[in-house]
Amino acid sequence: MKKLIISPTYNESKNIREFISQLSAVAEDVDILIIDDNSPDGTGIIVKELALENSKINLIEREGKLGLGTAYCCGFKWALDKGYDLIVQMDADLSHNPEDVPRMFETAKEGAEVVVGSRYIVGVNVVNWPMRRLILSYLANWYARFVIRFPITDSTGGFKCFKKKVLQAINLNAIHSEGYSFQIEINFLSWIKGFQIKEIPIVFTDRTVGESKMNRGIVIEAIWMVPKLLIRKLFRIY
Ligand SMILES: Nc1nc2c(ncn2[C@@H]2O[C@H](COP(=O)(O)OP(=O)(O)O)[C@@H](O)[C@H]2O)c(=O)[nH]1
Ligand SMILES: [Mg+2]
Repeated sequence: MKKLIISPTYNESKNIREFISQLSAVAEDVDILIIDDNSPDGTGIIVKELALENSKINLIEREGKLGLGTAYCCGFKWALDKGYDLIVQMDADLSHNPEDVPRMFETAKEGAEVVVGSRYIVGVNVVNWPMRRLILSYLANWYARFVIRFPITDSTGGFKCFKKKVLQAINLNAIHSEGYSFQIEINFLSWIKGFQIKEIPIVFTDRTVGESKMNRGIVIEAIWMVPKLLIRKLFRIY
């Protein structure tokens, strides 16, 4: 089984070395792909240096900040081209714990076609988030679940593992959403196409360095995405 971890980066120079080093320690047989959007803080330059020392590390550089969703789609297409069987997506700011990656692969090997890391299976597993963000995230997840009626408790999270056939079944060129909206859309498409989804509990720890790229536009986009997906569900547009 060929395994790949994809992380999009924008201004993660203070996190990227530690992130790649922790990942390499827990997942030796795994390749890493960073999609950097020409970060002004030189994240791409750091990754390029690391890639020279370690052939498992790969970098795609895009010309500017084009958004998280298209970064992932670009990475997914690269993964399919290169024949990877299991593809993990995760943030590069250490909010997602690299130690959870082997558990994701295990769950996929046991049968799940999509493994979703969930903060909300048992209570709330979020560390250090301001109360405002936690409430927003919790309500957003409840809203998406209530409107779309899909069985995912954490549909806005960004820590997931896909089997190759799931990404092959999704039209990646038709996804233009960003941030949370992208996460909800890709979960919806995996579910509506009938793939077996398994959620596993994870703990999300807010970044300690660097800045979040979350903004009001990303929240509004996600709020609109939910009724759009409901319409696609009703009219079978997927
Ligand atoms: N390539 C790329 N990466 C992005 C972009 N926006 C965010 N990211 C990365 O996506 C991950 C999650 O973003 P973050 O700002 O931490 O979002 P938050 O955890 O919701 O606050 C991090 O690794 C970011 O560097 C973007 O426009 N392009
Ligand atoms: Mg983050």
